Amino acid sequence: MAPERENQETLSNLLREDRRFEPPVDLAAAANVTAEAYEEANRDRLAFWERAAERLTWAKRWDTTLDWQPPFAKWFVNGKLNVAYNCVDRHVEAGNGDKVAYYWEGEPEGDSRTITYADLQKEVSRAANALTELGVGKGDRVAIYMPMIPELPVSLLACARIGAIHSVVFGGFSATALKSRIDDADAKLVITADGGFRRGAPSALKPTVDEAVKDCPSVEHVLVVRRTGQEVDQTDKDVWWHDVVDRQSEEHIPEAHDAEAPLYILYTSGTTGKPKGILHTTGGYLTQSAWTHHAVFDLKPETDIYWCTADIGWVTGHSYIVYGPLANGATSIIYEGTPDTPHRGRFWEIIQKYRVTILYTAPTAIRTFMKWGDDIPAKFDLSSLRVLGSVGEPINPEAYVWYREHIGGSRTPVVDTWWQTETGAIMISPLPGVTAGKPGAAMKPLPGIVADVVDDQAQSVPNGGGGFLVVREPWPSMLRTIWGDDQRYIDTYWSRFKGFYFPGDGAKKDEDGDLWLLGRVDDVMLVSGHNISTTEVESALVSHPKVAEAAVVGATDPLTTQAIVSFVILRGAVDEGEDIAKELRDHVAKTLGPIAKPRQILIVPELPKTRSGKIMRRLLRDVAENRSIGDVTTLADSAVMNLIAAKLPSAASED
Ligand code: 6R9
Repeated sequence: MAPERENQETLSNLLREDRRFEPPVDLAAAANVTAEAYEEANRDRLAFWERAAERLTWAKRWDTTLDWQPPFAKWFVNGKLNVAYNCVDRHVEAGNGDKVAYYWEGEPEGDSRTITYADLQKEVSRAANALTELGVGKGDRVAIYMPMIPELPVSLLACARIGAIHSVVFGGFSATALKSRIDDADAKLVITADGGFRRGAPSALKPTVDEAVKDCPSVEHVLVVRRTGQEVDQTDKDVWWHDVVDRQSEEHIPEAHDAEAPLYILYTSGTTGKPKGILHTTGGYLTQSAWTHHAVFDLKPETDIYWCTADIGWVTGHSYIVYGPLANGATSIIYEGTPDTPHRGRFWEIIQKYRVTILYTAPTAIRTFMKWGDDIPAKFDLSSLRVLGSVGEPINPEAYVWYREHIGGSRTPVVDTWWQTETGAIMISPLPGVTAGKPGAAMKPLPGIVADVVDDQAQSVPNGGGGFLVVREPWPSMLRTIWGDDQRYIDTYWSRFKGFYFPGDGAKKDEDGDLWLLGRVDDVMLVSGHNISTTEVESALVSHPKVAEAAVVGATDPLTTQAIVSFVILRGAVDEGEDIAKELRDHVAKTLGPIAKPRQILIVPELPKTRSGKIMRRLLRDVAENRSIGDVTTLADSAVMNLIAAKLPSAASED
């Protein structure tokens, strides 16, 4: 390639990957969704989504499938349905009341509960009656700040049942973060618990709620579940769940809500600025979360035991622990705690105990398991697993291959699912019975989804090229707006490329036209005229046998505009002798080409991550450019930045 041409590239395509994994023959033969689905959706996209909507039970059928006034969409116009009825009651009516909806596993060992669909129907009905008694009605907002206990999905479903709009705030957020979310939505009720169990000890939640709510005039009541038995301060707004919910009738007749009635607000884990309340509505959201769960995980509700390890405080938990799986009548696991309590084999122990068949987790967890060592999962019987999923960040090819081999026994397909809080449900992913998987690639938009990679002029890039991911057509579970701020919705998602939705991610098309996600475009590095994605350099580092995790940023450089600075966590037993930096720099240069060779390698004990496990490169950029470190309030562990800063001078390595 001539240098002039290279200077005009939108995003470099450096990584080569030749490994392929065909779908297992038996899985393909019995797959819920076959290659035919792509053709069907291509022929008539709206008819395809209508068929997906028909998997649900509607009280009144819609009369228009899509009303599209860009960028505002209405799906299944004038249709009516009740989400809780679809997730719970209809399974009981179909004779499946005794089927297990959730195996709940508390963090303290031996603390578990089995909840059938009939149990769930009673509990959701009681909770719906209690909300009504507390003065919560259709359209009112309810903030939910809870640990991963059964009352959490029950609370979501109770809101959905009566048409109240829930806003779940992850239980690790501070009082300030909680208060700003309560205020933004004017929540009338807060549902919480005394605390939850985390890392082997009770961890209080109620004091944070007290702190947040003391200046929230909109909040009339705080409904508190007793989980840990910790001492709590009683305020005049407080009511106990066991006092108010337990005495309610276990009957509640669900009312059908409009397909476009708001279902929930979820504030994105955005790193700075005012949180964005992403608004999802009823019919389209449930259609796509249920269909994708059926298609991408090949869910067989009669036989599968499905486990998504996310927290319900994130969108992954909303769509793939609560709404999608329940709409499909699945049996799921909910686990309250952390993967290393009381030991580092806890996940594998749970899989062995319940004979889990489908596991859905995040690359950050997979890389942690790699770091802990292959011998830990090897001690458990994981032979029940048949599909493995990944979400939240690009999965490095090495992590994908490790996951497939050490967790999936080299027989299970891995589905790398790309989507966002804003998209509501999976958008780009392999289908386990159709796609020959490539480690690190999310592959193709699902049937019914029209996504592309474009350059900065909004022109589709050819195969082999990189650029910006866009979605060209509306989809059923798309966000409808940002709560209370239509203009911000337009500016954030629909202004960069006219007529297309812009998620903010970079991507490339390989020679076959398959899609690889390359991280947030804000993180892309400009090195000597080349736009280089952090993902590719990180994956090259992780492919070195001594590296467990890596984060890469571009730091200002007088010669090359930006230079690549890498933060690396080594695998357990590796000695960080002085040659390691050179060895890793050479390895990257060999894997991706000299242009991607990092200027510096810093060996660190931890990386800064958000509470949902995404690497916060912004803070590392501050370190790399010797600035004081910016806003750390969204960090999972604020001590991490001190650990990193302490390592700096000695670990730096420059030519
Ligand atoms: C579901 C969720 C969304 C952002 C998204 C992207 C990153 C998620 C990914 C992925 C590459 C994947 N992301 N899945 N990147 N491959 N399979 O994570 O939602 O918390 O809103 O984050 O996460 O950057 O834009 P959310």
